[in-house]
Amino acid sequence: MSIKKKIHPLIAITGLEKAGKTTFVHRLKTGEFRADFHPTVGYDLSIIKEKDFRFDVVDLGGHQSFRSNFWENFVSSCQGCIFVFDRSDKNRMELVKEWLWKVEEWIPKDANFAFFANKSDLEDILSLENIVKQLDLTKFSESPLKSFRVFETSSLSGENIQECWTWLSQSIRRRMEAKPTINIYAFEMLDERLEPIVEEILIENEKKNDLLDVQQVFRAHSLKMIDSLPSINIDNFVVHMLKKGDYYAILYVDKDDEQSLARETGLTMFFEVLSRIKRELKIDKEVIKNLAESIKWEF
Ligand SMILES: Nc1nc2c(ncn2[C@@H]2O[C@H](COP(=O)(O)OP(=O)(O)O)[C@@H](O)[C@H]2O)c(=O)[nH]1
Ligand SMILES: [Mg+2]
Repeated sequence: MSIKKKIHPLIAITGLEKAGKTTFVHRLKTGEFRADFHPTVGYDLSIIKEKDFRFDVVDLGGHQSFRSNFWENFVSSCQGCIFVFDRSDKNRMELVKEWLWKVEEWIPKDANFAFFANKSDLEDILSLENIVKQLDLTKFSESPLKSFRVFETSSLSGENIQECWTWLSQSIRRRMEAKPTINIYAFEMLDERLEPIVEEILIENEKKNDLLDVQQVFRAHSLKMIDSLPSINIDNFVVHMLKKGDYYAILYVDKDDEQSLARETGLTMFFEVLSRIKRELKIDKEVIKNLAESIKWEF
């Protein structure tokens, strides 16, 4: 059970079918317009790399069944979201409005939200004024969302595509760099009943930035890395098995960040989890031990 393994910021592309989501992502990746995409089934994940930073861009299928099945999951865990609206599509305004405001509800409050009035190159299109009125866009000023912006875009001409991307990627970068703690961790406890507690701690941890000195933590809790299980490399992580008394946990540390704040944060969380478990859950110690043993073998 992995609680938090997402290291790369996620950007979710929403909008009804045929709004131009896939075409936009292609334009962003290649700088070119292409017109022969099949409707997206489910979702498509693209990776966009910028220097040392990687963004995962998920192009979500716009069909009713995909909207209901996939959108909330991705949108609620994204750092940036785009709602693509085809401004030549005048007959689905009520449906667009319904889904736009669902997205507004799901998106994390500090994420960036861009609204695309797309296909701006076409002749017979809704004016921006009209769109704002029909979709109630002025209400975004009362929304708890911190950054919302409207862009008049075209994947055909390229209008505002790069501008939007710069806005999104730079704000997300700044936010993540200011908060190094939360994005580099996967933290795993060996019993799924712990999941709600760990999640709560992760959220709390995201709010505060004060971190403990790692040596102090080690001393205070007489923590030992388990000697019989050396640290193991998996993808970009170094994986450590931790033990305190009869409790086990696995800590994933980003390889590039091993000596940094990341480790301290992970350990802090680990101890918070331990003390909560003792207070709030009666865990069968044998179960945890057995789980730990079996996971050892998988390594
Ligand atoms: N004129 C024009 N057509 C576009 C634009 N973006 C997408 N399209 C066209 O709109 C249709 C639907 O695009 P697609 O990206 O598949 O929509 P999706 O269902 O939202 O992924 C395709 O025929 C695209 O070529 C645009 O900016 N301008
Ligand atoms: Mg598509």
